[in-house]
Amino acid sequence: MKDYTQEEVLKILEDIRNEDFSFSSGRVLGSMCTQPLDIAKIAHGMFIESNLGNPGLYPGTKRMEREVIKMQAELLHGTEITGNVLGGGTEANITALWIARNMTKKRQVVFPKSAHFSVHKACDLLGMEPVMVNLDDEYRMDVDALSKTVGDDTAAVIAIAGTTELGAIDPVGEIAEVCSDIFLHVDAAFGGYVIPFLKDLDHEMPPFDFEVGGVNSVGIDAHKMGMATVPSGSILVRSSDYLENITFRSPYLTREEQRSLSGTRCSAGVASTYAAMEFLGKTGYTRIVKDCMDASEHLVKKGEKAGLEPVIKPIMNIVNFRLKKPDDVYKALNGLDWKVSISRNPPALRIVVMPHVTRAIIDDFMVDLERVCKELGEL
Ligand code: 0PR
Repeated sequence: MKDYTQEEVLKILEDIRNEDFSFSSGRVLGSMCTQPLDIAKIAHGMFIESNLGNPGLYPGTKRMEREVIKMQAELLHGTEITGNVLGGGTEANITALWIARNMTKKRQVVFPKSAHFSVHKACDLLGMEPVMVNLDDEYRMDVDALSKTVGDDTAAVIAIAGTTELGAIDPVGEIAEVCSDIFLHVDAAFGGYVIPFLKDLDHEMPPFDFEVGGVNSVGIDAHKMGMATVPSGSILVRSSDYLENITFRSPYLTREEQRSLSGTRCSAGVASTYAAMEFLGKTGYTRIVKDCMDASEHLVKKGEKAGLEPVIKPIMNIVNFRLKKPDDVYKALNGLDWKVSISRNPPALRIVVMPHVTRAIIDDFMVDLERVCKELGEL
């Protein structure tokens, strides 16, 4: 600790920030986050001091959180839905399983192999037993396998609407039929801000949200395709009664009870989500999703022309090219400052075509990808 002047501190901060990659550099092709909207950044700054952990001091911010949950519920076919804005998809998965464990007093959690690792983290934290189900040939949860796995000990099933690696959507309607008495949580951290707009663009999308009667909770992240700042992810629950299972007395705060994992809660992400949703509306999000899908299609076409094979026809804006040794290609691209990612099942190079990934960037990237693949014997 020193006693630098404000200018000196700002200069140091700038230098530190310059060590980082930025979305505006156009080199980040493997992230599920993107440059937030300007209005979201402004809103974030305006609510930097609020703390939803003590909502009695911030009735305006609390009202805004309720508005955000209401808008997200509308997006997800929910009425009378309640919830919280949290730190992201990990916290949503932890919260859903926390509710399910306390509600059912059971410990087994069944989910597809494609689930995000945060589900394993949640099971570990909550002392629950993770049981993975195989995928079908379209990389979705195999419902037959699920029906053979769930039983009297099952506390919860998790379905994924937009898997991290491939953007696949589990058949939530069929899963709900198998889980008629079981708590069903849908992880729509990525898909929540994509699937509803793809529907509006006339893509055929399976029901995945509260439209399916058996769905008890949904996680949706505004800090991914919602164009908000980090951190902002929500858990939405079908009944406010569920939250009784995670209610703790908070005697010295402005409210006597708290119903969230975090105590002190960042409210800036709530404000940025509110701003992004009110600013973009359905039309704005649909335009963004369309642009991302067009760019994804462009990337697939360029890849195919070069001789690369996509793992699936992209359902959402995530493109995977099959490779024999994706780690080697990843390393070579990393050396050229391209920040891509890798899928493990099947081995592939994974590109998340977020709004900052434009056609021009894709064209530049493809020149290097093709060259690297030729050098490494992939093509
Ligand atoms: N559920 C799904 C389906 C996800 O894809 C993710 C994150 C989570 C839950 C967990 O969300 P939080 O990380 O918000 O808690 N998926 C990305 C991943 O781990 C997150 C990410 C974001 C990765 C930005 C990289 C990055 O630069 O791959």
